[in-house]
Amino acid sequence: SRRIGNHSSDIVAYFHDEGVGNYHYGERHPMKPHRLTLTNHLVISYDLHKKMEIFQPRRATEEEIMSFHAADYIDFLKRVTPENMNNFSKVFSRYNVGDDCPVFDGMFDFCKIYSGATIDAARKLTNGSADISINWSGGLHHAKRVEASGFCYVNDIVLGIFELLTHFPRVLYVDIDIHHGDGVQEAFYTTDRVMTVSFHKYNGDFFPGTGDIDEIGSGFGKHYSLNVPLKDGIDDESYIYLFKSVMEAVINSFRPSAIVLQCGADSLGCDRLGCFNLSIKAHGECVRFIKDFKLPLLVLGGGGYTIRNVARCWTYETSILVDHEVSNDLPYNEYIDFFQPDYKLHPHLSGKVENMNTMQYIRNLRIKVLEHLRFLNG
Ligand code: ZLV
Ligand code: CA
Ligand code: ZN
Repeated sequence: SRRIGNHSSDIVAYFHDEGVGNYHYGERHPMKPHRLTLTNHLVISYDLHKKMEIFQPRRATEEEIMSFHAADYIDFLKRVTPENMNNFSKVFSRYNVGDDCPVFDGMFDFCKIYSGATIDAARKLTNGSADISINWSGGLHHAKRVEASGFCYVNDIVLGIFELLTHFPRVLYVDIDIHHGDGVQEAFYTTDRVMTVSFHKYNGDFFPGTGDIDEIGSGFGKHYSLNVPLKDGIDDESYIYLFKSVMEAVINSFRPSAIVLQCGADSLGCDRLGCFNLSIKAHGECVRFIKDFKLPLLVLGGGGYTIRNVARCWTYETSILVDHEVSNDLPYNEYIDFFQPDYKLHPHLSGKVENMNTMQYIRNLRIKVLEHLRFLNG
């Protein structure tokens, strides 16, 4: 049964698998699951685990995964290994496996772990035993029904939203990864039960190439996809202004019964693949803003390629979600060397990339995005 009346302390369920950080995409690949181990160590060193219920996630079953993905694609993910991959070379291009999405040791186990954690995290919300669920290993928003894409093989977000839809009439998906949340948008493009909103870099060329402002959904889903295309170097002030004004209007018009927030940390300044200028405080301010609507909330990871900053960011966001302020001085922990030379939670990350978003561009964008909301039902 759902708890009522208590506004000061949300029940926060935190999903972490001890082994998930040991998978390797490959030596030169930017996606480093080790960032999950690093994040978990910081969370524990700040004692934040004492403010949450900690769960070892269950592996997703093939049946659960096939509620979204095609059976032949999952059969391929299950069978292919680095040793036998030559026998499968004909279908590599069909399933988009290769450079971005390599075959690595334990790849399908890795998928079952991060997807099982997202499904379990969603289930804590549907059965009312948590107000907020966190899975930093999830948020792999590019995976499609029949293909891998952009470091993502199984779309855990779609699976998590399916679970939420068994209980909640309307689910809002919000994506602050620097890349467009194309896989989630595509999965729910024709329904009005899921509204997707992505903030991302867009110029038609930056991966995955989609997410223009005129992608708004189709059929019953028309106006239920929203895209906020940004240019290089966006700063804290412009991003927060846009995020708050757009999300406040979205939530007031769509009136979601639950929210899924993808917290890709590649939108931070100094990211190895990204080109925005956000501080960890600003990224976290978006999380706080969504939390303050007090709706059942599923919080997921995503991108993030400067791994010391990913760990800082997701630790800070965990502290926001459990409502516990943490010191800027990192507590001693066995991975402290990653955080030299400053050993702070909030290093300076801005100013590396020139801000190409003029005030005029931001104001115009806000007006155009808000225009789309006038068409929502209700
Ligand atoms: O953060 O990749 O640009 C969620 C997420 O949103 C591409 N991929 C595609 C188009 C042609 N390929 C490039 C193929 C390169 C394969 C290896 C890299 C290796 C080293 C350094 C950077 C990359 C790379 N790949 C940078 N950007 C890409 C993107 C995929 C981005 C996925 C973002 C995933 C987890
Ligand atoms: Ca995004
Ligand atoms: Zn990304």
